[in-house]
Amino acid sequence: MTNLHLERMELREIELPLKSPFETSFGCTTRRRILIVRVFDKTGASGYGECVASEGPFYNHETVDTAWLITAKYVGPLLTKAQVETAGEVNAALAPIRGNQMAKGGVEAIWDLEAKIAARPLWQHLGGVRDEINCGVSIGLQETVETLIDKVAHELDSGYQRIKLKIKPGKDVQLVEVVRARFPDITLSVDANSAYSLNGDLSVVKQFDQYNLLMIEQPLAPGDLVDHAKLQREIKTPICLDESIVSLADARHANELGSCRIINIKLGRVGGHTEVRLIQAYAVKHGIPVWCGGMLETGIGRAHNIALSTLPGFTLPGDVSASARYWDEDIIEPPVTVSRQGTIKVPTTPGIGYEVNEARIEALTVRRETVRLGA
Ligand code: OSB
Ligand code: MG
Repeated sequence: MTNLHLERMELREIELPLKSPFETSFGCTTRRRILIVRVFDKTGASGYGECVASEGPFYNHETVDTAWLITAKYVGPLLTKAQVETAGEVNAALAPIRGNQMAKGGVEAIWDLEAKIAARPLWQHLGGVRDEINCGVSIGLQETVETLIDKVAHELDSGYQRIKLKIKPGKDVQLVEVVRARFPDITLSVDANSAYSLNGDLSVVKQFDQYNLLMIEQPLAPGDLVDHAKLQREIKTPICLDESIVSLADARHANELGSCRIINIKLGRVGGHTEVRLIQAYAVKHGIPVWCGGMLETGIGRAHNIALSTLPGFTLPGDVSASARYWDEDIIEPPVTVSRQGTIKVPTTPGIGYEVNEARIEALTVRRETVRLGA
């Protein structure tokens, strides 16, 4: 394969309203501010990535603004210094930057560029093994249980294979009770986004065991691997970790401690495709099922998620769903669609496999910066 000669990256912030507000235990999102990264090589070829940092530091410590700063001021110069020539070298080149995984994840645009130059679909370039992925949905907290039931029914009608409900203290067991009573046989899980504590909430969390849940996602704080291990010993429902796992080392610690039985992998949270693959390989080796999480991405981040969901070990339905659930009009063409069986057919054209609508991105851009790469 020919080596890359990186020339520059273009950062853009776009603003895009969500079709409907998305509420979690840590807050409500109505408009997304999104950092899109486009990397160019000296021939003019380019690849796209999406930084999945949120507007505020509430899911994790990063924000669109911190990721922008880290990307422009540190990621660019480190890539230049390392004279990165393959996508596989990016992770090591950026290792001096502590934390800030989402900022690092944005420049995984380089994988799209490399796959395009190699004229291969990104998923094959990454080592994917399936041409169709299984999809679930994440449903935010709703005003009333009736709206929640309607939403669940609607998503099931669309074919989605797994329903995940967002929960928070006071809006938890009774929601699951009602949804389970109405839909006795569906594959159901809950996501607490770290809203509970072992000491205060054990009796509440234990009650979920009655409802045959596929998993409870991230009940406790991100750093609480020890408490998650204690909690897992107290409950039958498998714990899935999201926020807690930002590296291969975290996955290994969680496994060795018994903090979870399932892992949610997000490209941005772990800092890029290389770390995704390290965690996925570790999980396969140790028999831990993984699935791909979502961060309310545009089509660019969604396309990367589709590609990584084809890797071995991604055996559970992910949170990767149709563009139309989020946006009136996506920034890729065609938009991501889901079959009646709740699957996404993986694209067969080079790179991320979707056309990026540059005119639409231009129209949505509120900030831009060009960062030189390469000497
Ligand atoms: O915890 O998985 C999460 C959205 C934003 C931040 C964190 C999470 C989520 C979701 C939505 O659950 C997943 C999606 O539909 O993109
Ligand atoms: Mg989660």
